[in-house]
Amino acid sequence: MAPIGKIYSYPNNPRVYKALIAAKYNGLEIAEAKDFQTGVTNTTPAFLEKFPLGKVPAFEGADGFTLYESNAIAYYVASYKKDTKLLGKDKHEGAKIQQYVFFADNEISPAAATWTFPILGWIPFNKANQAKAVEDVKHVLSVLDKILLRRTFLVGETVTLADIIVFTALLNLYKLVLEPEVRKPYVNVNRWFLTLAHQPEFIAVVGEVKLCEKAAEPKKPEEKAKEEKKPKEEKKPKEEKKPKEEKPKKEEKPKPEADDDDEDEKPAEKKAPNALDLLPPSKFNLENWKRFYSNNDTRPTAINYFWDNFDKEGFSIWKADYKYNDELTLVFMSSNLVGGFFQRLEAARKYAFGTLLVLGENNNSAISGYFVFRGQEVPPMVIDAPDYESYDFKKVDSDDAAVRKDFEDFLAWDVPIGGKKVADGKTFK
Ligand SMILES: N[C@@H](CCC(=O)N[C@@H](CS)C(=O)NCC(=O)O)C(=O)O
Repeated sequence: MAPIGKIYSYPNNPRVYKALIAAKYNGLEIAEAKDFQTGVTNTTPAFLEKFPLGKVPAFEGADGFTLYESNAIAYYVASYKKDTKLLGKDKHEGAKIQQYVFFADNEISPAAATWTFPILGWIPFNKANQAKAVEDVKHVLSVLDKILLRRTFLVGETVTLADIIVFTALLNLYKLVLEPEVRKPYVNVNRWFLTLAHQPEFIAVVGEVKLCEKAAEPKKPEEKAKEEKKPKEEKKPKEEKKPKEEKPKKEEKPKPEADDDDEDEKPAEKKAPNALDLLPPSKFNLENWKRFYSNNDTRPTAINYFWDNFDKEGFSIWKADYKYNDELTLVFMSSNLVGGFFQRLEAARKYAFGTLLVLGENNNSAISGYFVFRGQEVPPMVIDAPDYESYDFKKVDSDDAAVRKDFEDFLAWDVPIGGKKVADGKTFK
């Protein structure tokens, strides 16, 4: 039969599986949108006209009907067949199915993402968030385990959209982190999950599901490294507390290590002048540069401005290269990594400018760029960012002609760099 429509997405997106499995149960065909390129196709005006969020999956029916949000697409496909069993037999079952759709999105997916995305290299690892996510997942599994004690499927006596959607929400957990010891207590969930995984309609879409044997590790345990190396006095200032007796004077110099074992007694560290603010004044004004760069053509105007005003005594230029390029996948995910890094550099905004580019293409890319820092060292607020450990920072010689040319290319984004085209980029300013 002719496909009822096509879905735009990158390959193997579990959100797409929901509609594809539903289609198998209903005997329907859905095509894959040909030549879809993440970060390219979904940013074109034609795509955004139909799917304004620019996100995938996105569905376009053979009749011109358009739809985004994977649960809505799965629902549409499930409802496409009149006598489908996927939506329950009455309004109670229908409502229960909705309950599980929201349950999957609100109770499972956020925790599953926090646990598995750092493993997939999509977001940076954060120890505290991960610990919380593990607990949340275990809680959800124990809830499901009770529900499934006397049930083969979540709603009614046959597979419904509830099973399909909860299954896909759990899929990466079962594949990546729920190693035997961890999943052992949830016998009923395991049985239910494997029952679904062995249904021909699931196999046709998901393939053979290999359950996790040993939990995959997050790729970059930056947080741990950061905690180990962070010197005591660099601890983030606690919420400002009024000292019990006398307020310290504004100008008072910070005491080096005194009173260390009673932090509550410390005058607020926030008052300490930042070492970077005590550097001799510089003729190069970073704020002016950022504004000039934003408002003028990069070549030659902004670049000439930079070299005319740059002060190598008061500032330094650093090359930054991502350490784990071989683990990068889709360009938009790499851009998200850079965006996240920049967000966590907020405290350094006054002292830093940066340009980081994603070079190459999907599944063959590198993140690289330059920073301009106040002073001759990497500012402590940059070192404090969890992502700092994921980059090699090397100070460069701003008088070297080759360095200057490379730096200019990273400012301009208009020529391939190291043989790789500029796929995307972000500026920290
Ligand atoms: N709630 C949406 C989430 C869609 C979503 O976040 N899609 C991601 C990929 S899985 C995306 O297209 N991101 C591209 C972007 O944010 O630009 C759904 O279930 O369809």
